[in-house]
Amino acid sequence: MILPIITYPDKQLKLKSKEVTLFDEKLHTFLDDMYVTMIERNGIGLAAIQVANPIRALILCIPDDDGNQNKENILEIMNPVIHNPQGNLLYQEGCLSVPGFYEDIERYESLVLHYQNRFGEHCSLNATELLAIAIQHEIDHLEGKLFIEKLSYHRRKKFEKEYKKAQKEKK
Ligand code: Y12
Ligand code: CO
Repeated sequence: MILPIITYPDKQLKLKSKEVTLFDEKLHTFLDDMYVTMIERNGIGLAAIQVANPIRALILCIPDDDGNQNKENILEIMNPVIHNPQGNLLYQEGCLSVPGFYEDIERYESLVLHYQNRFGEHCSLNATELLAIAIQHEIDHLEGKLFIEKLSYHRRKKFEKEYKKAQKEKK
């Protein structure tokens, strides 16, 4: 089932998400729904709060070298914790909750992620480049943070003006 995505400035996006403790059928169905929602909207990452569920769950599906997103490459990540972040990288980010806006954001270049999968099993992965960027972007959602909060004062002001105008034109 495709779920509605909450968009900025909805206040729910500011919520701090709660730890996942039940790794049951309900969670599995929810993760499946997140996946079809993300793919239908051409996303590569989605956090549960973006579909109005404040739990510490996120999914990622990084395109392969040909730009294809294969379901086998999906990462379902619960209760993530970042270890050993290193380096810095500027990358142009976008967010399904901030439609139509993209901006260069500085993030760690590489990290080690500890998390639980849909069965509650403890896992870890090494991430670099786009995967590392997307992980940091999605974990920020779990903390109630959006990438636009990392913009400079002037860039943020410009964004607010442009975004409001675009929202008005949509109506
Ligand atoms: C770099 C860093 C972080 C990420 C996080 C995940 N973001 C996305 O997956 C964004 C997807 C996105 C897709 C859009 O296209 C459609 O909705 C069809 C889009 O355009 C509009 O909303 C108009 C914006 C963002 C990704 C990359
Ligand atoms: Co986002």
